[in-house]
Amino acid sequence: MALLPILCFPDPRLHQVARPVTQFDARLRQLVGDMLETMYDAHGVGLAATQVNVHEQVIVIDASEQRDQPLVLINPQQVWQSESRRVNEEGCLSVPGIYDGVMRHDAVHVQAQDAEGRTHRVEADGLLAICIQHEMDHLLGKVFVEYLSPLKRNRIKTKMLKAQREAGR
Ligand code: K1U
Ligand code: ZN
Repeated sequence: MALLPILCFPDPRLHQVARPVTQFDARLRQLVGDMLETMYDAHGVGLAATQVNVHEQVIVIDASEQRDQPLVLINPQQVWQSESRRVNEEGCLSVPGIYDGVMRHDAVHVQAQDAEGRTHRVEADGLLAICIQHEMDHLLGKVFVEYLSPLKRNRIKTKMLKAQREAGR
């Protein structure tokens, strides 16, 4: 397994749309393992392949308290969402140190494949539902700061670019 570098906003590669996975092979299992290791190392609840510059529909999540329930969603499709929505505080490993409110459905159902290609249905609420919606946005090339006002988004962009310059990136 290996730790993968995480792209940081405003990297334009975060806006690429991910393509469906067609080969359920050793390369995919390696990617999933590396993404899980990267997510746990960064203390994230989830990670989308887009964030590690792989533009395929792969998401890993662990929303459990014990951090022992990894979930792998490949080619996810949202098949149901609750009518009720609310604003939740979100963060993102690609926008370190920034947290703000985003409106999300309270519950969602998704159909997705696992690393072996088997299809599963996941019925999610709470943190898991928020995280699934956040990660599925990544696969569409959308970062949570795009839900914020242009003023806030530009301030965040300036702050991130300054931090990246100072870190010599
Ligand atoms: O996609 C990512 O960058 C991971 C992201 C997923 C996420 C979880 C929960 C709410 C929004 C987004 C994170 O893991 S953010 C870091 C985090 O641990 C966290 C932030 C806010 C609320 C709960 C957890
Ligand atoms: Zn994110």
